[in-house]
Amino acid sequence: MNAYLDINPEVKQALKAGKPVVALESTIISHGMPYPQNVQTALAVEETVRKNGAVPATIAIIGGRLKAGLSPEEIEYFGKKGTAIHKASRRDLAVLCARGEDGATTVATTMIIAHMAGIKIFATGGIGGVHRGAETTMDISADLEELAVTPVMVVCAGAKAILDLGLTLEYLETKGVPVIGYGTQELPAFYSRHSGLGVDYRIDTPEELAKALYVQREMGLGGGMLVTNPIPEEYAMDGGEIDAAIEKALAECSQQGIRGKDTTPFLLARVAELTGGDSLASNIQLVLNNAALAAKTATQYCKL
Ligand code: PSU
Ligand code: MN
Repeated sequence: MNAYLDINPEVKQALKAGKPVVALESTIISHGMPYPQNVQTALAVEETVRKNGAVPATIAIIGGRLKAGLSPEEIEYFGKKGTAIHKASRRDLAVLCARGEDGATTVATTMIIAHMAGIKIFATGGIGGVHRGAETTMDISADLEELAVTPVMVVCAGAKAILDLGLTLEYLETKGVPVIGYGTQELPAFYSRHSGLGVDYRIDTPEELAKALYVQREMGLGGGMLVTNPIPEEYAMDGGEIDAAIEKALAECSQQGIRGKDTTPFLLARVAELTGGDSLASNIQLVLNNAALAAKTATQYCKL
């Protein structure tokens, strides 16, 4: 096992026994939602994974150690410390661990640590991608490169329209990442079920998702797989309201000269403020929905 990794006893036991485990990320807790809803959501997501037959492993960096599986106290600590915690993508892992610091794991680093631990399926809200205007800023999330190389299935609700969704799909195609729509042929756009863009494959059951992942791994292809699961109809938001908030947030972002790793958290927080509590409620529901699908898929995977 990796010398920098700690797997909590429950997760370790489940993995050893060949039981289903689902990884969960921590940037969504520290940077993706306000306290205390972030902690409540993180705990509810773990509960949803359990109800659907799998063991949750929330992933983070604490005191320079890579953690697969957090205690409720550790989740509370992350939620309270919020954006004071370093947002950690691939480039941050070595220096943070060398210094013994904390880090909130993005999709990219959650995939890396999940893979180190032997966890194959990971549920989150939205992934990073190609930002609008990337042709001049070159702002492309390290999440996409990670999906290209690390063999973990990521279940999300698509990506927020703060990104250029068309370019994000092009990038994933170039990198050889399969993009699957769960029960749909259309890429969902996080708060909304519709983007007008097509995915590579529509898959309708956890069994078939598990089989696709199994074959990818057996074949030794490497790389990840992206499952996009539309937000449940009753929680989906009106496209017009969201689009107006996104346009405003993007304009403020460039006026204020916000760049690099601060861009995504800034846009997420501004869109949430501009749309009021509605967007937070939708965000929570879609994460729960993804956690349930990931747990069902992990359960099926264990039967293969
Ligand atoms: N998109 C969301 N919610 C999130 C994130 C993205 O809708 O919480 C977070 C995830 O942790 C993701 C990260 O991996 O932002 C991407 O950041 P960047 O664009 O800096 O790579
Ligand atoms: Mn970026």
